[in-house]
Amino acid sequence: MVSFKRLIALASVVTGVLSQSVAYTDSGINFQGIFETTHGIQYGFVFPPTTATGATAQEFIGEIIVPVVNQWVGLAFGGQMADNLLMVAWPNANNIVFSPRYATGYIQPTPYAGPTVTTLESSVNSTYWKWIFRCQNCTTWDGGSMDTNGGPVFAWVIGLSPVFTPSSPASDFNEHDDFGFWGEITADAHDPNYASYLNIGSSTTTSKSSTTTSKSSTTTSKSSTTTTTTTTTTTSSTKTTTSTTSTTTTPLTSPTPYDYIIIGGGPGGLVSADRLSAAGKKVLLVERGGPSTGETGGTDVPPWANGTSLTRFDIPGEFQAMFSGNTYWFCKDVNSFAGCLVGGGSSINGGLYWYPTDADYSAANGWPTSWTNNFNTYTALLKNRLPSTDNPSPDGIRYLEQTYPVMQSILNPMGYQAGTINNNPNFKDHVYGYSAYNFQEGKRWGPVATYFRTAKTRPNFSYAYWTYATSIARNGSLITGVQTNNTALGPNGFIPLTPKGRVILSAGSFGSPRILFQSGIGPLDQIQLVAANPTAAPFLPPQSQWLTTLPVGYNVQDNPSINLMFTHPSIDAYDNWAPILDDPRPADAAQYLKSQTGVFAGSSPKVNFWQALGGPDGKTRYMQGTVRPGFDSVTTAYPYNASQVFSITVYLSTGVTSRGRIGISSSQLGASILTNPWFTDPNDKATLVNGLQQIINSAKNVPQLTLITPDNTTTLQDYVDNYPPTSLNSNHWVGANSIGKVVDSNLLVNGTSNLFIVDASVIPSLATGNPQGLVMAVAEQGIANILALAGGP
Ligand code: 6FA
Repeated sequence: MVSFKRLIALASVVTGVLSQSVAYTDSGINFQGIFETTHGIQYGFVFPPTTATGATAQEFIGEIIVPVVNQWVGLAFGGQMADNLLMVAWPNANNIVFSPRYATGYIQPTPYAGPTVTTLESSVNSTYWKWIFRCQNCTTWDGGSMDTNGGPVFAWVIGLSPVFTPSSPASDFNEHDDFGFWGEITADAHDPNYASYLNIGSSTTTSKSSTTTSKSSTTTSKSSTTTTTTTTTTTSSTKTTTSTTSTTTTPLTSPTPYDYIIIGGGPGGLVSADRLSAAGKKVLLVERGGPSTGETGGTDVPPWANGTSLTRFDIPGEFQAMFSGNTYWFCKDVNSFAGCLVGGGSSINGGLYWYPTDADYSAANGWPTSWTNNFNTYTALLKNRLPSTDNPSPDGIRYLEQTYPVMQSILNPMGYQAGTINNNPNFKDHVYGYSAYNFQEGKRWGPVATYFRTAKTRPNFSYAYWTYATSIARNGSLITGVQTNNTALGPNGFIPLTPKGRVILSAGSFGSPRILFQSGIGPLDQIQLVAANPTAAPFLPPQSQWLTTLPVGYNVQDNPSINLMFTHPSIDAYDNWAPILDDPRPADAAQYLKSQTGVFAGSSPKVNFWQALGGPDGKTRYMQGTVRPGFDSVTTAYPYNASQVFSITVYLSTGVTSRGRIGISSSQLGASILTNPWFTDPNDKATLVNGLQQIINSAKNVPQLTLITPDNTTTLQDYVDNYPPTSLNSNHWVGANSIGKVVDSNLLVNGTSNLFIVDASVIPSLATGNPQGLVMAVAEQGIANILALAGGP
């Protein structure tokens, strides 16, 4: 039985501290509503003038704008579920399906016949769904009514799993995943222009194209925004196109300008946020996703940790569970894994953490001398803020480390030495050690529990979740602000800069190029795709200002990686990590809940190793190995014991010569791999095959060790040749906005005055290890350069 019990349970508790609705404008309508930050949903309402009588007095217009991760949304107009008018809506293909509901108890609400509901405007895209509706006969219902001239409590609920029959308005659905309340100030929600709003359905298109007009006027200067506001007052009482044009731009309060607007809350963005706010700048961070760990407001707690604030993002051992179920934390409009929540990739990744090496910053890797000569200072800052550990359980005991002695048996005969890897970052040839993590106190730590934590304490720092930046507004080379979907931050979501302000693009290897394309920066074919998109095109600058010579999206690298799967009787494959979210081993779960120690204090990788290899072209390339109990997919003709399987993921890192391209694949603007970056140079493949063969040869001499994938029905060469290209992906993308190509040595986008990029995309070549440490160290150095650069705020 589906119920809304939790909704009623808290209603009385929170009433005294409710957030109150505020005025905002969207689609030409002046709403009273709230932007609910946990799920990033905008709720708004407008009522007829107080002089209305009869049926007109019993209706209103409502709006919801919802990130797609929320499969359905419910509203309770009496502040609780039972005996109140409810409204439920969800997207189905390109339409919004809706249904007034009613329930006499805390059970599945059923369709309710009283109201007449009409869609005035709706849209569904890859990130949001939006519904503006007219609700007639909606202010009274069986046994109750709404105070239309006061401040009644409204409630919202959201569901993260789809309704059972999306095409049917009568569909049932699971109990909501979250709920909340607010004070809807209906006394302030009456609008003399109400009648004109009922026509917006027919002017939807006009409204969009009008956004173009508004955007160029707001970007020109602040005074033109004021002009637009004035126009609104004059024209909005008519039902004309002009009315729509001007009202969509109208802020009811002036937006706050910022010295620095940072787009994206991943490792690059969070280091930037902390360093810029520490320097006293007025900083806004916008993040398209929502909270992750408990301290960021996350509430996604695994069932076994119920009653704690330990979310799946806090618990390192939940890493392997990131790839199944409702993976709402991955960006759905990127065709590679990318974290779309605060912390970015660092909130969902394996947590492997390597301090940068000299080679990582070498001229051979594409770095200018100003970086090559100075990076140690900034790496030291990083180490100080976020030290690594290769023994993550706070009780000092190593858990699930059976792979270590097996790897010793393989690697020692090959001339490898054991070491604490991060104690000597430059020693990366024939070395192995326990995997190093950026975890602390048995929890995922990373930039969220360090840089973001301190930034948040400063009054000059603001941040907004669920705020999707689409483009940078500019007049030629001068950036004036950022265009977002968050109408609470500015008119039509436009956020201005202070006169000398700057924008820091930290949206990651896929996100930052897309924003550049949507701002008229990058190869012509990409900007033309934007121009073909009716929603995005209006935000492009005039064609004469396009910067088409910058190779945005080219030169990308990612480590090609190949898995070898072995069995050995000493291994505990940890049930291949399958039950870790819903039904983990009870003793391990209990230990972690008690003291954040044990298996769950670490993620799945247990051993790492490196070796330099000569390629057929005479160039040196490095091989990295990451060893973990369990496996992705075994392909073998051998019988094998699944509880004894472990995997070695073998990457090619520093020295890789292959390059690919990322961009947007169509006018739908999904971020994509356009040219695979793996093995475009056959010397890379030959080198990796050589390294793999050396490991396999040595493994043959280890008693009871069996290579099951590849097995003896295929050669290593065939195995690598037939490896699915997408499985070569290591999620370590760099290079799309390479320093020296797209950005200069201060990370300033060439051809602009005040647009900088601080994320993995500026790194010109692959790091020796997994890249997060390098990304954060680069952010330290990049922000120091930017602060030192003349002309800023
Ligand atoms: N790196 C490591 O060092 N160790 C690892 O163990 C490791 N594992 C993984 C892994 O298992 C997976 C599945 C993935 C996807 C990556 C891994 N990486 C690992 C790579 C590492 O996480 C990345 O190199 C690192 O996070 C890159 O940091 P950046 O700051 O360059 O970029 P992110 O993608 O992390 O963050 C971008 C942020 O911008 C996100 O929060 C995103 O939501 C936000 N954003 C994107 N577009 C936006 C927009 N238009 N508006 C507002 N926000 C936007």
